[in-house]
Amino acid sequence: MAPFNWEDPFDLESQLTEEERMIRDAAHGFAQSELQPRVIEGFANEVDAPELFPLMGRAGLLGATVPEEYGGAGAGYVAYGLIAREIERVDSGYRSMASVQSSLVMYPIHAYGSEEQRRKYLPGLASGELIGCFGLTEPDAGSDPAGMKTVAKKNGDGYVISGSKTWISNAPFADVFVVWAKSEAHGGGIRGFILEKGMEGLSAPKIEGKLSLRASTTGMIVMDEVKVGADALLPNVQGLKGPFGCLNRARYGISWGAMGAAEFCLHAARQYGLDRHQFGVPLASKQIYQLKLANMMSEIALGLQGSLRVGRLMDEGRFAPDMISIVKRNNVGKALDIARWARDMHGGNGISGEYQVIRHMVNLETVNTYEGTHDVHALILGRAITGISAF
Ligand code: TGC
Ligand code: FAD
Repeated sequence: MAPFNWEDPFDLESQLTEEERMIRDAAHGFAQSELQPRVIEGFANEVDAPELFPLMGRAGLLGATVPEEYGGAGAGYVAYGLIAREIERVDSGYRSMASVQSSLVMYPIHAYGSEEQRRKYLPGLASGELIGCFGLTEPDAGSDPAGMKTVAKKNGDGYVISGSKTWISNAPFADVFVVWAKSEAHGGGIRGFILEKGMEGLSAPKIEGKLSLRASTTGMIVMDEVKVGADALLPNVQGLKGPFGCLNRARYGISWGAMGAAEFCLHAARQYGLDRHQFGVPLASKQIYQLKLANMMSEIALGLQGSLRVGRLMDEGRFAPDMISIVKRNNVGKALDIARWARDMHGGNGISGEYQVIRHMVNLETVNTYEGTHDVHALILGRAITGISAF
């Protein structure tokens, strides 16, 4: 019989390669030494932290799956997921900063860009000297991005782009903007464009006063007749499958990240229950307290196995997007439940920033909404099961 480890119930450790364990350990060390000391203040005061990008770049955490010749790590999707888990163990907002850069900016430039675009942007994005953002959502087009109004019109050899995007992570300090627009020159089809900070007509005001994901900076992208050359177009994709191809990667990373946040909450609740005495005994000696810990540990163990399986299939090129909907939706939903339980198990202290569980709880509300809401992923799965679209 094998010994049982509550911190790793299904022995995930032995299912990772040596390289994956090394990448995971490096990400863990970075997250604990560079991110953890900043997060309580960063969240409380909604601090913009663009300086984290070069630090993450130096630690090799940006563009893990992008080939080394473009500055990436050339690693697989399991390694990418392990990085997301370690960063989100500290804060979902920091993971957001990194996953937008890796999956929503570097991935499309690598997958859909020209060789010139790859060489121009990817090394700077990998090192964190350049910061990227991804503009899909609009004020009137959130769950239904096909309803976007942003338009690109032909302008000589290039294009002129007008419209606005909202709720865009990293936008206020971004250098590189991957923006999706309906292109009149391509029959109204959705195309991706790379815009750069400083272009005339382009601005990115910050959205102030979020009560969730406060350590991550969010803004709008306002495009008032932004003129770009033909070289701004991502040449190798057309239609919604362009942005969705990026979302597949980011949603998968989130499925791991949410489990990192949940693990933090389990560990915190367990320790609190061992340390805190009421009625003359530790809280952890009570059956209801243990039931909650058992539920938390079980959901995390199952969630991590699901993400690992999907990651392996992605690395083998055998994944379907619906698989990603299962792990994004289920893991984030369970992580949100776990954070709420942990908040409750800390009693009054649970609402204090110092104990950190309520920060994870309110962050996970955003994670449950972005990259396809919990219910939109249910409808994606419902469509897969019935063949009927219920959007
Ligand atoms: P539908 O008719 O289903 O599909 C249109 C075209 O897209 C293709 N497609 C996909 N391709 C690759 N991967 C996927 N997951 C795909 N899903 C669809 C599809 O094959 C089709 O291709 P083609 O060639 O036939 O045209 O599209 P629909 O308009 O019915 O929409 C369906 C729905 C609701 C599922 C979709 O719109 C959706 O997923 N909505 C959610 C929107 C969303 O996730 N937005 C995220 C914005 S970015 C963000 O939140 C970043 S936060 C990051 C952070 O800070 O961490
Ligand atoms: P809506 O689509 O209006 O949905 C509102 C409610 O209605 C939800 O409960 C939803 O599930 C439900 N609903 C919608 N459609 C249906 C339906 N057909 N049937 C049943 N229920 C339905 N976007 C980007 O492009 N880039 C980013 O970097 C980015 N970062 C973000 C960062 C933060 C902090 C936040 C909060 C959001 C971010 N987003 C980003 C936007 C995010 O993807 C959207 O908020 C999300 O897709 C939901 O869109 P919406 O807010 O317009 O909600």
